[in-house]
Formats: sequence, structure tokens, C-alpha cells
Amino acid sequence: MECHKCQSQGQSCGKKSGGLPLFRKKQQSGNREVCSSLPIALVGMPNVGKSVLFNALTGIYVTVSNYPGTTVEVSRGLMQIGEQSITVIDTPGMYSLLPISEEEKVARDLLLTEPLASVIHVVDAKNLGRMLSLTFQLIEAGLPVILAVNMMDEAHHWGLDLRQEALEIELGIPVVCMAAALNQGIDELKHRITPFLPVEAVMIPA
Ligand SMILES: Nc1nc2c(ncn2[C@@H]2O[C@H](COP(=O)(O)OP(=O)(O)OP(=O)(O)O)[C@@H](O)[C@H]2O)c(=O)[nH]1
Ligand SMILES: [Mg+2]
Repeated sequence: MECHKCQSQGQSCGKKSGGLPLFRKKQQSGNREVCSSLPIALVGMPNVGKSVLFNALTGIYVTVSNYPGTTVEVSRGLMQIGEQSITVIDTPGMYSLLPISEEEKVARDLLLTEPLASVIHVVDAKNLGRMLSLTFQLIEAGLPVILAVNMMDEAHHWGLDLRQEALEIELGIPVVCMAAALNQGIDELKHRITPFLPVEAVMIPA
């Protein structure tokens, strides 16, 4: 990771960042001043609804760029929680932290090198058992994981339901049931992200 001064000025002096910044930047939003925390990353297997969730969280201000040194695209957008603007990163689909494809390698590198406030592991409720292995890997890697069990609408059609509290206790992380395509569970997810953010929008001296 480049040094913080270079990051903010879009330059590169070759020096590496010394530590994890608590706050990234100060922004003006209308008349109020807001501070953003570290970014949030959406991760998970392909086709689980990460990009649909990304769009539901971020709206229209999105940048898409190639991950450095690759042709893999990574989208970043801003999500609003209360007074805070938080960057959300939509990562390529990955099956495991042991990458095989270039997409998986990008997702893995991003997770293990970029300081993150939280990692939202998006899973398909219909295939929960198959997808929890990645949840365990993320937890074991020491990442601040929230499990977003998506496509609950389809699971309900299949007659499936989820014992959310039991799963939370079993995993030891927050679990949110949602249907991102129907905008269901978005507020609950934001609510569960809040404890991972700075306690209050502390102002940084200019
Ligand atoms: N029924 C239902 N469909 C959903 C839901 N969320 C996403 N989908 C659908 O699932 C498909 C995959 O969604 P994406 O957001 O592209 O999945 P992704 O995880 O970004 O996939 P990759 O980028 O390939 O890793 C799309 O057809 C979505 O419309 C949901 O909550 N319910
Ligand atoms: Mg996607």
C-alpha cells in the first residue's frame, strides 16, 4: 500500500504505508462535514448477488477500474450511513482464499492487503452449506466478517427458512437475512455494519 500522502495526492514515492489509517478523508456534503471510515468489501462466490447488493447500497456514484496489474475490474462506490460516507468495494467472485483464477487472486489480494472496516460475505441462502467454508476461511484470516444471507426470497419459495440467531451464535459474527434484488434487508445490513465504523464522525484537522 502506498504511503498515505501519495494516496491522497495520486502520486507514488515508492514508500509504503506505516499503519492502518483510521479515517481516510474528510468530505464536504452540503453544509455538513462528514468523515469516512475504512472501506467495506463485498465478497463471495460468483452469482450470489454481490453486484446487486453493491448497487442497492451505493446508488449512482461508482468508479470502475482495473485492479493494478490485471484486467480484472473492481467497482467502488459510496454508501451513506447516517452522517458517514463509506466506500464500498464490489469484488470478483471467489470460491476460496486459495485462488485459482485471476479474479479470485484479485479478490484475495484485495482482502488481505487493503485495510477494511468490514467484509460482507454474501452467500446464496439456497446453498448455504456449500458457501460457509469461505465464511470460516475469512473468519480464520482475522477479517471483520458480516454474513449476508441473500436470496431469501428464493429460499422461502423452496420452503427453506434460516435460524438467524442460532447461526450468529454458532459463527460468532453478525448474520443478516436479505433479498438484495427486492431491496429487503438493506437497512438491517447497514445497522449491523455500524458497530464496525468509527464511533462518531471525529473531525480531522485540515
Ligand atoms: N431472486 C433473487 N435474485 C437475486 C437476488 N440478488 C441477486 N439476484 C440475482 O442473482 C444474479 C446474480 O447477481 P449478481 O449481483 O450479478 O451476482 P454477483 O455475486 O455479483 O456475481 P459475480 O460478479 O459473477 O461474482 C442476478 O440475476 C440477480 O438478479 C435476490 O435477493 N433474489
Ligand atoms: Mg458481480
